[in-house]
Amino acid sequence: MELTLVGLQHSGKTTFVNVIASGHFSEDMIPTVGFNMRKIKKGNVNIKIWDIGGQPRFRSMWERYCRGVNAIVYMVDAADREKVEASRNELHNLLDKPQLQGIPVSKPTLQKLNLAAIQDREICCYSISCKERDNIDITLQWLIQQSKSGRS
Ligand SMILES: Nc1nc2c(ncn2[C@@H]2O[C@H](COP(=O)(O)OP(=O)(O)OP(=O)(O)O)[C@@H](O)[C@H]2O)c(=O)[nH]1
Ligand SMILES: [Mg+2]
Repeated sequence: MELTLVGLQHSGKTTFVNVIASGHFSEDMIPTVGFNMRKIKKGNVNIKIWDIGGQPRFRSMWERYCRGVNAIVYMVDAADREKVEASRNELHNLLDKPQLQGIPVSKPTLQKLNLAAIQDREICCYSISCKERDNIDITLQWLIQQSKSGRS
């Protein structure tokens, strides 16, 4: 299956990929320039992950990398209150793109993101900590479920 990770810069996307790929958490991360592609295997599922840079100059790439994937992971740093509004705006911009219609989305729970407005797709919200490994496995399980939902 294929997943794409998007969200503002410094929200923890590459950290999430590292944690699910190797269990490794680091405080000391380098911002993603452009994108990284990783392939991982969970049980008997092969997952190709597109991890896209979140800095403003890379956001115009998000849509292209989200097209046709089984699920989009929209990462939000719940501790960074000042950026929640910008994050919500980028999320809704992305999901308004006709090409991305219906693709399931996994992201953290935050009322301020106005998720009630999203009704045209599966959406699931998990509050995760890559540092403490909270809710990582349950998030992955949900994502893997989306590989069975018709797209490939
Ligand atoms: N405490 C804590 N810190 C985290 C967690 N996840 C990520 N971080 C920290 O957040 C910082 C940014 O993480 P990255 O994974 O590089 O963020 P990114 O979203 O890939 O950033 P860009 O590539 O610039 O878009 C790093 O210092 C991480 O250690 C978490 O669950 N808990
Ligand atoms: Mg990154």
